[in-house]
Amino acid sequence: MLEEIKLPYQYHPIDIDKRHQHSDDYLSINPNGKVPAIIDPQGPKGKPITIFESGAILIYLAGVPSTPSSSISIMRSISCSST
Ligand SMILES: N[C@@H](CCC(=O)N[C@@H](CS)C(=O)NCC(=O)O)C(=O)O
Repeated sequence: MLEEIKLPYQYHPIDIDKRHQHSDDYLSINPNGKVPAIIDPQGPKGKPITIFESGAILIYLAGVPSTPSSSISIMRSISCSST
């Protein structure tokens, strides 16, 4: 989705076969120990925010000010992921 809406991002691979999703570092990002998760360093009021759960990530991305024209694409993905 980040590619589709052309938001720049840095990818941090999590090897679930090696259980990296249960490392202390990753659990501090997503306490559920699941991927995906994102950190927006420029979140609300310019402060970093961490978001996990695919649907929550998509809803958050739909509200990012620089991507209003892509909101319908994001909403389509949310709808698709919830069926
Ligand atoms: N409800 C979560 C599910 C995420 C999920 O199940 N991710 C899998 C990979 S597709 C995972 O992290 N599995 C590793 C584990 O359960 O330890 C979401 O929508 O983000």
